Amino acid sequence: MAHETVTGDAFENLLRENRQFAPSPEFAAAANVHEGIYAEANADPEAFWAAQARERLTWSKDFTQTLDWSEPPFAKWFVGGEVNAAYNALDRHVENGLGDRVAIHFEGEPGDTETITYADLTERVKRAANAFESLGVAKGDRVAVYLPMIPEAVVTMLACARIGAIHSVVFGGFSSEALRSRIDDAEAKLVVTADGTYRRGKPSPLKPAVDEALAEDGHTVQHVVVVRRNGQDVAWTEGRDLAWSEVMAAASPEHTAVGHDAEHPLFILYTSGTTGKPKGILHTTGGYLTQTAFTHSAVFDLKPETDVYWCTADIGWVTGHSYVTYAPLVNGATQVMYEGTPDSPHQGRWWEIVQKYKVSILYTAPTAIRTMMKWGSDIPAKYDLSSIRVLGSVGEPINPEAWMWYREMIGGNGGRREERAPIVDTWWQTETGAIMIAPLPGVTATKPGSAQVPLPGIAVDVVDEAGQPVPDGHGGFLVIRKPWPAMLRTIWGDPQRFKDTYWSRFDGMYFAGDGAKKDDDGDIWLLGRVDDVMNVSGHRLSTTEIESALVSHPWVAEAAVVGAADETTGQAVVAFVILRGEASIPEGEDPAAVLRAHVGHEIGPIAKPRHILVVPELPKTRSGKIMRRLLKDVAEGRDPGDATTLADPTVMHKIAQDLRK
Ligand code: 6R9
Repeated sequence: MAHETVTGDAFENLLRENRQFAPSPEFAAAANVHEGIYAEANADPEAFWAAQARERLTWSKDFTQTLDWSEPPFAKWFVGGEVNAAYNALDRHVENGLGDRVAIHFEGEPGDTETITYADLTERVKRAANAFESLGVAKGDRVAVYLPMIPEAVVTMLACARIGAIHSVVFGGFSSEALRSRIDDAEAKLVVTADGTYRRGKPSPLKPAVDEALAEDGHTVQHVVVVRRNGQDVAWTEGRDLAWSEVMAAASPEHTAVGHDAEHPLFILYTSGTTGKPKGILHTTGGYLTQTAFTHSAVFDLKPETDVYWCTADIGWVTGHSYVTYAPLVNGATQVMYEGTPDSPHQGRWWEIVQKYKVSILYTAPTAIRTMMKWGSDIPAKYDLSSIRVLGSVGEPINPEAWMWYREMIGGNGGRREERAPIVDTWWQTETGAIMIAPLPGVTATKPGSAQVPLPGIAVDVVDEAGQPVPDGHGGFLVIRKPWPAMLRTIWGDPQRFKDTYWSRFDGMYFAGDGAKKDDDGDIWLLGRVDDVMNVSGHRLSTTEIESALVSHPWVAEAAVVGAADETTGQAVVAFVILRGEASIPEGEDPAAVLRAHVGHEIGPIAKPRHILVVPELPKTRSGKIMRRLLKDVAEGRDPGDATTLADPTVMHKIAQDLRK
């Protein structure tokens, strides 16, 4: 794995950022957690997590051992315990008299709405659990979920969890190819999808991608359950395809949840790694639920009786799993779920939703904040955002300008309100399952641009190449020193890759793949990936995966992909390709446009390179490695500088010349 330098000019500027915002005394006094929690948790992390597990979850059988770390890096948390995720998210709230509390305020893109109480949601999940069982889905079976942001997505995930089936949600923006490879890797028995959704006022299809994915034989799928959402006509395979409405109507609304082992797999979620093939990150039940529920309460200061929480993430990403489906419901929260794009039918849609539902906790991504900044402050200023009291950020480092705008315009109700809502910048990963580094809103004096402090009971450090902790004021690699409850347990079907990817770089430590720096106060600043993973709008994309997609096209001889800094999306995909000499490109055809579409088809629209540059050669070292650093310089408009380690030092010159043409 190539490690690039982890500091640059932009980061040096960032580290000169020295503003700090202490919590107000009123907020601090009423906060869910206080300063003392760090000392308590860090004195005995296992005891702390055991207490959290028992306090936040209802176990059908208590655990006998908190952590079994006898075979590192394979952890077992809450050994011997039994717990049902769906029971914890649903039934117990109804049993506790909270059946009438709103679980989900659903807002469809076209403006249709649905108010779903805990009692409603429980009944829907029970029906879905029965329905899936009647289709032959049993404990341990895998179910692929390819759905838009509609309540049925949450229902499907929880119904799987209820019966012990393992869901594998595939983001609706991924292509049929990507869907098929994920179905095959997990050997999914059932696919749950929808006819489609809406995107900027227009119907946007999903089902055709499922049909395409399953067109070729050799897959394991027996049934496809199809939710009617946008009413578009879809092809129907008799015997295989079933209408959601019919299957649910036929299913009984009675279903008793049984406890599953704490280490029973809950879900697989595929994420990009440094090599081409996506990794199926496996999460299990007890530890995952404990840490997601704890962090959701402590980091967002959730008051389930009064707060209205809104996480804008799609369920296709881990944020949608942990902080839409699981933690908020386990904590009995009322949340908003929005189907569509932020600019449909107008650029104030999000703020209109905040005003309408009196959203008090908003959790979103820097790329969205920067986009809204670009659209103009006058847009949020038109709405009453006075209900907001906590703001969250996730997915990539948030630059101080965007942080300040978020604070003033959103957290300060367009600057009209004296008190600003605290911002919690939360660092975590698909692999960590739950938030790992974040300020606590009633405790930490926040710093724009820094995620700052490891959570209570979490052992994060920044180390140098040799694995030694760096002193304050220095940068290095972010590691996690001790197992944590929501950690991934393995890579589906590939335990060796799990070891190699995360546990081999530094002895006995989990290597996250991120660069980081400790400031003079010991606070942590994330500096982006140090491996071949790009971060585009908070979505992880692998350079290798896009390169493989490009070279799978008959015109392409070789390809190199880099992530270039981008003001709005954090990074943008830039591809350099060498065309085959014998490629017969039809007259009038633009190879760049054809190849962009090809990547979209192979992986999905999010992976389409912003720019494709056709070049005569690629810069390579004498050992044949493509020097992406140099390409990145070109892509970001810098002089590539030192190219002396290249096998052919004139290559960069040729590329530069070519680009000027
Ligand atoms: C939750 C999620 C993980 C990668 C991670 C890092 C980046 C996420 C961040 C952040 C700086 C933050 N990242 N949150 N970087 N500050 N607050 O995003 O999971 O999709 O797996 O991405 O995202 O580089 O390694 P995932």
